[in-house]
Amino acid sequence: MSLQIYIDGQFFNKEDAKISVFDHTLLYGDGVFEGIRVYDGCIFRLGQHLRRLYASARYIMLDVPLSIDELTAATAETVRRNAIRDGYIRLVVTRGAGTLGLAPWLCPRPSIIIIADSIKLYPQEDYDHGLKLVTVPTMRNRNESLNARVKSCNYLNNILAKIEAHNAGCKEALMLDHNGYVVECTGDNIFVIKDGRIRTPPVYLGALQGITRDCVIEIARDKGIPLTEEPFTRFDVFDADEVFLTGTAAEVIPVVEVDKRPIGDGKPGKITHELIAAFRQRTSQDGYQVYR
Ligand code: PXG
Repeated sequence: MSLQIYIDGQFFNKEDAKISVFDHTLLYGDGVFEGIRVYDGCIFRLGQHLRRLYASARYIMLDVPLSIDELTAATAETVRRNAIRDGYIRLVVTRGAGTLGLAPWLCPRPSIIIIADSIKLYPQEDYDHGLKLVTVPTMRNRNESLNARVKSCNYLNNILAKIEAHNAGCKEALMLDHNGYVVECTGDNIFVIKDGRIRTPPVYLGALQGITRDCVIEIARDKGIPLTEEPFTRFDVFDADEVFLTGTAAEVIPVVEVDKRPIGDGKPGKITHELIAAFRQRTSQDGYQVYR
C-alpha cells in the first residue's frame, strides 16, 4: 500500500498528496515544521515538539488550525495508518494559498501536512568513527533578523552552509555567529567537553533549541556531569577532549575532526559514548505511545 499522507484532516496516497503552487510555504518559505522520531511505536517527545511548533507559528503570526490535542491525535493516526514502529515524522504547517505577493493576511487557510515514513539513518561508521566538520563562511542568521528558535520552512541559511561543507568533503558544517562564536551545525546542536565539563552554545546566540539537546542536558544533569550553556569560540572546539552533535536525525553523534584538527586523540570519546547509551535508553521511555 502507498504511503498515507495527512493533509488537512484527510489521508491521501503519496502520489495524490498535493498542495497548491500558490501556497506561500512554496513561494516564500513562509511556514513552520517539525522533524520527529518514532521509536518502537512511541513518538519521541511529541509534546515538546508540538509546543515548539506552536511557538514557532506564534512568532510568525500563523494560526495552527488544530488544537494541540487534535494535532497529537492526527499525528498518532498518521503513524498508525502507515504502521510505522520506527521512523520519522515530518509535520508542516503552511501559510496556505494566497496571491503572488508577500502578504500572509491574504492566505486565508493554513494547511497541515503530516508525513510518517521510515528513516534513513546516518551510516553506522559515522557513529563508530565520528564525523568531520568544517567551519563555513555562511554565518548563522542573526536573531534580530530571524530568531533561530523559529523552526521555519526557510532553511536557506543552513542549506548554504551544508553546500559549503559538502564542497569541502564534510557531512556537517560548523556555523559561527557574526562575532565568531560557535553556534550550531546545519541540522544539529553542538557540544564540547574539556576536563570532564560539557559546554553547549546558549540558544540566544542563534541556535535552535533542539529537543535532543534538551534531552542530553537532562541526562548530563542526572549523571552529575557538569554542563553549562555559554558562548565559546573555535579555539575551544580545537582544544576540546571530545565534541559531539545532537539532533533528531543524528541522535547523539561523535565529532573527531574540525577544520583538519583532530579532536582529542581523534577517536570518539568516553563521555560521548556514555551519553549515546543513555540517550538510546531514553528514546524507548520518553514518548507518546501510538499502539495501545
Ligand atoms: N539545529 C538545527 C538548525 C536544526 O534544524 C537541530 C539543531 C536539532 O534539533 P532537534 O530538535 O532535532 O534535536 C535541528 C533539527 C530534516 C530535519 O529533515 C532537520 C532537523 C531535525 C529533523 C529533521 O532535515 N533539524
